[in-house]
Amino acid sequence: MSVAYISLGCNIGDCRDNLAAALRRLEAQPETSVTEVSSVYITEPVGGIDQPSFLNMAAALETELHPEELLELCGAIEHELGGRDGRESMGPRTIDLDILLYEQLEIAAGELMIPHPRMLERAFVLVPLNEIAPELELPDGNTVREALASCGDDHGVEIDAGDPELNWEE
Ligand code: PH2
Ligand code: MG
Ligand code: MG
Repeated sequence: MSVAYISLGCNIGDCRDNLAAALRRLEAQPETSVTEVSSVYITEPVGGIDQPSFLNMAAALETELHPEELLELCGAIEHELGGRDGRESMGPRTIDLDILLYEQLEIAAGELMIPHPRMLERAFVLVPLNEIAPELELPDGNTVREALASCGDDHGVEIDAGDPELNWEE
């Protein structure tokens, strides 16, 4: 059994529903369980495209799937839930599931990039991840807490104060 961390994001449609549906689909796999989820965060879009703000969160998984199988599963769930609007890689989407970390593995094989290549620059990834795993060590030796501190600021990332907890389990 391996531990993996993912980032979830949405900025089209009913995002709380989409995030919950994605978590339920992960949990429904016999080889995978969702062991921890962060609060829901409202985040300003990053990447220079004019688009609605996102809901982002992070989750911990225990899985028997190998990294490439987990990537495939995440892609299948994105597809089922509507995926991306248009073709811009940074553009709006109904659900985005990104593998951040898989144990201490470092993989760069086409689509499969672990740790996620942009996670250290992204407060919308690190703030939710820090909520559930501040002492987790990254392959570079830093903890998530240290990575968040050196990322600079957490500008544009706010906990959804009205309703921070996502009720995703049926
Ligand atoms: N995802 C992107 C591009 N920009 N900005 C925020 N705030 N949250 C995201 O999840 C996000 C983004 C491409 O995956
Ligand atoms: Mg992404
Ligand atoms: Mg993605």
